[in-house]
Amino acid sequence: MSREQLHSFPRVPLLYGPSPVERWDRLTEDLGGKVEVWAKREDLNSGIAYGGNKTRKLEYLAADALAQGCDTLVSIGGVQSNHTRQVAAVAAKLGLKAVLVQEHWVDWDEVNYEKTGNILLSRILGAEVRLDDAGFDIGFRQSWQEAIDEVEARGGKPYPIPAGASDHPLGGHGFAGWAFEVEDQERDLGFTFDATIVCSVTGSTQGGMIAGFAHSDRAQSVIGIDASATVEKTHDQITRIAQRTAQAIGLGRELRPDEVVLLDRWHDGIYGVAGPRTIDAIQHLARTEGVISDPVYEGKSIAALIDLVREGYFPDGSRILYAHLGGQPALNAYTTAF
Ligand code: 5PA
Repeated sequence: MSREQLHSFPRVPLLYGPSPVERWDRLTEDLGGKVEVWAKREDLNSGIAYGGNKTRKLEYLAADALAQGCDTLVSIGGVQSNHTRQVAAVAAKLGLKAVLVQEHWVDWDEVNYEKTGNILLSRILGAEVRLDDAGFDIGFRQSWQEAIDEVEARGGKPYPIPAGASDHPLGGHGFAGWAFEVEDQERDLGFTFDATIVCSVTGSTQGGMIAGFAHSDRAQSVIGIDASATVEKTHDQITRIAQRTAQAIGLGRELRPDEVVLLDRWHDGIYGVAGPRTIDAIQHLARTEGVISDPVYEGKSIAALIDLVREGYFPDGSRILYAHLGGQPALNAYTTAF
């Protein structure tokens, strides 16, 4: 019943439809040809300010905001947050305001770090952008509460959206739907993927996938790649969100600990900064497939994909689905990394 129960939640359509699935032929060959590498392109899921994984999550939160009569989306992230850029775009699309707290999550010393990339886009989209000195943490933040209170004090009606739209009752719904969408696409392709690779930081992308795939008992095939470098917190949050989402969509059982798989070898020891392996992986993907990934998130999960295939982690004949979650606009703030 999970699929029907998910569809009973109101959703504002913000995506073009199912995101494209494609086989990465040259990368497959380059990695030995024994494991087929496919990608589902969340980076191409929407026409709203470059889309990406948050746009899919926000379909559910935005519907709730409208139902409650809220007029201002209030959210939080790092200076180069993709999430806050997507909140700004969704607010614009729906005729709402956006207030964004942009924290100092990353020590990246580049001249235009606070001016270009995602933060530039959020400003163009008309969001009120507030810089804050606090460091990286995926948990609750006082600055976010203050922004919410201020919107109220001005007579507005805020709709609070936590970091990554994750730790929210509706945060996992979008990617539970993604899992069902994959199953529809598999039916058309005529085969089932053996594993999904996904980058995790605030946890609702993977948590949602787990809740969705659990209804066909394949949640453990979702392989999370931590990019937070606060692995335990991310693991806890994925577990909590997966459980909450599974319950909301009527899975009818508790999730098992083995259904949450989060690998911790590719975060480069720090959130938001790419080590040499990540930079290599970004160039490798770009030069084999012409596909762009970013140094904060997807570059790290691409590095993991490459290493895992080379190490023989997947049996010969496997078909692997890489979830490309977007994030390319941040590249403009990371020119010196290349
Ligand atoms: C982000 C997150 P989750 O936070 O749902 O685990 O997703 C990780 C992730 N890929 C993966 C890209 C491109 C992402 O942007 N970004 C955050 C942001 O503020 O942008 C929430 C951290």
